[in-house]
Amino acid sequence: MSDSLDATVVTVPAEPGPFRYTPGRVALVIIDMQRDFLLPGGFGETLGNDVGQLAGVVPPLQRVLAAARDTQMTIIHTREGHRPDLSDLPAAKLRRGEPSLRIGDTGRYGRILVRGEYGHDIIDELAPLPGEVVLDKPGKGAFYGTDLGDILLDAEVESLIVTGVTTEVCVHTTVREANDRGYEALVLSDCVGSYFPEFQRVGLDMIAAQGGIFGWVTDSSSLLAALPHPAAALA
Ligand code: TIU
Repeated sequence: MSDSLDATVVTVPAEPGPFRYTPGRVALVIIDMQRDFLLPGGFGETLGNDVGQLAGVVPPLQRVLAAARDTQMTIIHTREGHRPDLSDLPAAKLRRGEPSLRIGDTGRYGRILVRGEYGHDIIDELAPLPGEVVLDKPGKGAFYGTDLGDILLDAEVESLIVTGVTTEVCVHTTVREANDRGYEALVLSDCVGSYFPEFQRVGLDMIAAQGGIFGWVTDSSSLLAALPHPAAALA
């Protein structure tokens, strides 16, 4: 690569080493920041989880989202959920565990993980703007059963900055899917959350171990400081 092209590359300090991306070839992916996972009484809580563990993700993710908008990144919001007739819900997923309410049952925020319901939608703090992709996915990974691959190809995206919940479930699955498809993914440690502190820690360690076996890890401050217009990004 020539010096002039090198100058356009953004370098973010990360584990296991610097993460480099070309502006215009990067997407911010925000995984499943839905009321059903974040609010008391949603799907996450019906699975027996402490949703308070996820609340800390929201403020840094708001800052990253604002910076991504400011720097014209492709922005992709995902939502896990199913058609109202549940025709895309595998029986094995419906049966899993012993939740107090199952997918499709009516909970505090409407039918759990059903598209079009209040609980299925993204929290107000991170509401998508017109022009941003909102990708409905039936599984844990954002590539499975969606056209994410085509969207990234059309937008000429090569690198992903991945955020959202939960770290060891939908974030991990998506980053592993992305890695197998040839994308380089940077996960922001304070912008991903788990119901389980030990899974948060080890989930992040697993990504960057073995020389970055399926991605890179940094935090939101390191990304914001490295962005082309940090003053605007931090405003
Ligand atoms: N339960 C849990 O940790 N996660 C999910 O069910 N979905 C996502 O991670 N989005």
